[in-house]
Amino acid sequence: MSLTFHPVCWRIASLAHDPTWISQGQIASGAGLGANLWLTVDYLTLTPHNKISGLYDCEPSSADPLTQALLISANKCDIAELTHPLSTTIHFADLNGDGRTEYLYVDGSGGVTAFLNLGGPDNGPNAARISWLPQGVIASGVGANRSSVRFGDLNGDGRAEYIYVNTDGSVEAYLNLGGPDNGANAAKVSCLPQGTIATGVGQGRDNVVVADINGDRRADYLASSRTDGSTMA
Ligand SMILES: [Ca+2]
Ligand SMILES: [Ca+2]
Ligand SMILES: [Ca+2]
Repeated sequence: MSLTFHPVCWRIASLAHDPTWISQGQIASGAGLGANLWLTVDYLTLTPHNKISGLYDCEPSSADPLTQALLISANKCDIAELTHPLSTTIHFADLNGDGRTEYLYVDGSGGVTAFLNLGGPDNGPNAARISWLPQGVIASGVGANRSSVRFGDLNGDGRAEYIYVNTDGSVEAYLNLGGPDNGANAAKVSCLPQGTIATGVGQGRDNVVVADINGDRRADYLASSRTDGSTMA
C-alpha cells in the first residue's frame, strides 16, 4: 500500500505544520574536549587491528579527553564499547531551569564539564547563535563509562538530574540542587544522591531512554527495543 496526497491538500498540510528552519551555523566549537562519540560502525565487521572509518570510543574507563590520536590508536580500543549506541560525549540539558539547555561534555568516567547557555544575540533570526560560558567540571562521575549517563528532569523543577543507568537497566539518580547563583555560575550545580529509583523492566542499559512523554515536565523511563523500535514506558 502506498500513501498519496492530493497536491492542494499537501500544500495546505505543509503550510499548517511545517516549521521554518533558519540555519544558525556552528554554535559550539567543542572547546577542544575531544570527539563526539556517536557510534557509526558495525562492530561485527571489525578485526583486532581494525579498519574503522567511523568514530568510536577508546579507553572508556579513562577520563582523558578523546583525541584524534587516541581514536587512531587501535591498540587502546575496547571493542565492547562499540556495542553501546548511546555512548555519546555531548548532551544538551537544562541544568539551571531557565529553559535553555546547557552544553554538557561527558568524559570516559561519567564526569561532566558544563557550558552555561547564555542565549543568542537576539530573539529573531539569530536566536540560536548561543554564547556558552564555561562552568568547569561540575560532576566527577561515578566511575563508569559514559554510555551509562543520561540527563532528565525527574521532579519537574526544570533542572535536569544526572541519571546513571546500570547494565541491567536499573537507574540511579542524583538530584540537581541548583547552582550557587542565578548568574555566571548558574550551571555549577551540586547533586544529591538518590540511590536506585527504578529497577528496570528486564531490558539492558543500551535500551534505556529518559524523556518526558506525557507533558508533566517529569522525565519518564522508556525502554526502547534496538531491533524493532518498540518502546515500553
Ligand atoms: Ca539553562
Ligand atoms: Ca530536577
Ligand atoms: Ca512525564
